[in-house]
Amino acid sequence: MIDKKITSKILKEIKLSENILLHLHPSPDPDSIGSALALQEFLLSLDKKVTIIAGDSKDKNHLEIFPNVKSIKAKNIFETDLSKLDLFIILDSSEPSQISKLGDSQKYIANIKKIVIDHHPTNKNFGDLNLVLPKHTSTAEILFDLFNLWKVKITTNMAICLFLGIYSDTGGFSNLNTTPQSIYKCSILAKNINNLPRVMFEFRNNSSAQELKFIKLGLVNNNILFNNKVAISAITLKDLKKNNLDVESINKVQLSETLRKCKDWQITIAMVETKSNYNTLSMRSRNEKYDLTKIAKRFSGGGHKVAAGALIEASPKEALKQLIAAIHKCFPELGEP
Ligand SMILES: [Mn+2]
Repeated sequence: MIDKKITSKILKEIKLSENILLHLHPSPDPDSIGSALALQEFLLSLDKKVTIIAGDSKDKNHLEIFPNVKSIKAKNIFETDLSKLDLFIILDSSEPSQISKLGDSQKYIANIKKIVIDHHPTNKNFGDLNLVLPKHTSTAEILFDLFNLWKVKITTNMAICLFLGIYSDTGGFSNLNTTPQSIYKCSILAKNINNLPRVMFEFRNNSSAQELKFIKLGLVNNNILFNNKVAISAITLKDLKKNNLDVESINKVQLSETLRKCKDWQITIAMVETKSNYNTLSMRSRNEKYDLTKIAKRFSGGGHKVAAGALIEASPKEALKQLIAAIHKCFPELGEP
């Protein structure tokens, strides 16, 4: 159950505010984008001034399907003047580094009023008000409940945004976090979407040629370890350059999830050197018993048991070594690397 004291405090703060900021987290996923756009639509209906900033990522690949996506400003938090804003509603972000990794975002947002709404169990509760519900599949699902509680009329645009957020964070209702309630909520949203099959078709089949080229590179660079139970695809900046791939056009999540299609590989990881000696990890596991938050915690990351992200600052070779050692330590039952 949602704590009604917090939700009414959140609504009160919103009503007291004039200028409200929303953001997308680095490498924004459909939950980040859909939640921000759906909340914006609600805030606009209350005559608030709303700014959504795109944050660190310039990548717009999977954005086109979202209604009003053009309203998102191509700015990061450090390019945003917070002095004219009353409230920052921080969605789908477990800690300040999910606002920006380009500087000390915690310090930069210290003086603005903050509401955190999130479903990551690793959330650091860094807002003035925090609504963190780890049993919800997605931030979009939390917003669905809030809108319901506040008797907000769900428009077609809001329905598409929330549907895609829930659908995507549940891996199309196939991730282990999927609940009957999340599917039920989507069925209610579906009633507000005219051409759902078309929306879903475009959403599921929208890879760029660059993304597929990156998947090919990932499969070529795949290391199969721990008795065929772990797959780590390690890609360096050099590999990317050699293949004319730029960091903004690749999709690490798509790679780790493509690897997870293999029924043998219990843990799959895409490790990509996105800046020199800066290796970002997208991790997936097929089973909750391989709890990836254990690995994420060792490498300043976060996320969920079966889907997590992290960062290793070292040469790619050294990073791979550290990663294998961490897997060995966290899951001794996998045996030797
Ligand atoms: Mn999410």
